[in-house]
Amino acid sequence: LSGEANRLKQAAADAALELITDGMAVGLGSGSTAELLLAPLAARVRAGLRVVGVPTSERTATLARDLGIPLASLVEQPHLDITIDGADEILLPSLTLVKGRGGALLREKLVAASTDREVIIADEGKLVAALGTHLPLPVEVIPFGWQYVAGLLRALGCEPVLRPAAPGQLATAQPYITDGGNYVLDCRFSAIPDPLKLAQQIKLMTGVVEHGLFVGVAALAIVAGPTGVRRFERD
Ligand code: A5P
Repeated sequence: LSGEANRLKQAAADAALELITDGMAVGLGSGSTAELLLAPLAARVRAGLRVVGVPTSERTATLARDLGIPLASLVEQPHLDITIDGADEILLPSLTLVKGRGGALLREKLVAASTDREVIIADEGKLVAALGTHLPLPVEVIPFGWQYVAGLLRALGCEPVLRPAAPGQLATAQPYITDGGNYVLDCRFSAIPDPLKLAQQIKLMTGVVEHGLFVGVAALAIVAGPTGVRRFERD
C-alpha cells in the first residue's frame, strides 16, 4: 500500500477514535484500516481511558491484546456502545456495505448487530457507484457440501470461486478457513442492483453461514480523502 493510502486510513481511524468515550464497550473491526485504530486507542487506555473491546477476528484480538487493550468476548459483553470497522465497498447514501475480503464477515456482522452505533472508517477509494463492481461478494459457507451452495449462487448470476488459503494459513492448494472454521465463496456479480433482495436470497440457502452484504447496519461512515475527512450519516 502506498504511504498516501495509509495516511488516509489513519486519518479516518483518528477521527473515529474521538467517538470513543470513557466507560464504553467498543467493537474492534478487522482489516488494515480498523487495525490503525488500535495503537491510538491503546495509548488512550494507557492515559486512563476505561474501555472494553470486543474483537471481530482472532487477528484483531491478538493485536489488541498485545497492545494492552482490555478485551471481552461477545458472550461476556453482549451489548456494545460503538463498533469501528472497515469495509470493502460503501454505497452512499444508504451506507450499504460489502465486507469480508479479510474473511471476518461473520463476527463483524454479529458484533455490528450487537452495537448501538456501527461506524465505518475508510479511504475514499471504498466509495462505489454500485455495489459488487470493485470486488466479489464474499459468502461464508459450511465446508460440508459447499458445491451445492456454489450451484445455487451461480443460478443467481454470479461466478463463485472457492477462496484459497491465505499465505501461511495452509498449503496454498487448500481452501481459506474462516475463524468459524468455514469456507468463503467469492461471488463476482456484474452489479448488485438490489442488495436487500440479494441478501435475503443468499441467506435462505441451506449451507450459507453469512454473506458480506451489510444492509441498514452502518450508522456513520468516516471517509478520508486528499482534501480531508468527510462524515456520512445513513440516509
Ligand atoms: C474483513 O472481513 C473485512 O470486512 C474488512 O472490514 C475489510 O476487508 C476492510 O479491510 P481493509 O481496511 O484492509 O480494506
